Amino acid sequence: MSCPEEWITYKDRCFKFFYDPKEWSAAETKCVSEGGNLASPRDAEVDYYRGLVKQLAGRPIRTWFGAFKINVGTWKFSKGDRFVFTSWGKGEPSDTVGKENCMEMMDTAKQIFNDAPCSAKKAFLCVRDKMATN
Ligand code: 2F8
Repeated sequence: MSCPEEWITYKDRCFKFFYDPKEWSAAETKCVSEGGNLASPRDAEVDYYRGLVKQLAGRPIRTWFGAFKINVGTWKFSKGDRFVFTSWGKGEPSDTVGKENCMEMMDTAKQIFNDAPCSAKKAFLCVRDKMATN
């Protein structure tokens, strides 16, 4: 199993970061066109994503991830894996002004995971599974 060219291999999956800011749904569409989805962060790996974003962008940068809220308190991953995530920033998800339905990593020093308005344009991180090689 291996990752396509231009994707970063990390454990069992592949990641690709995009700097050009897009709305959450356009970012997901772009990831799908690349054979993946917006990244579904695992709690055990959040520091890896922080380091990856910081390294690739040169600094912390607001970045979309693949979780979205379907109902009050109910989040899903666009990739379809079960939503298991407890690494939100302190007090998040806050649903500030009642319309924060998408998951981002913030550009603050702690790069916290936060809920944000899906219509904002941000850089984004795609994930995909490895491909079978023969
Ligand atoms: O203090 C956390 C809070 O900060 C902002 O709201 C004031 C964020 N909003 C935007 O970035 C649009 C909230 O998402 C965040 O919870």
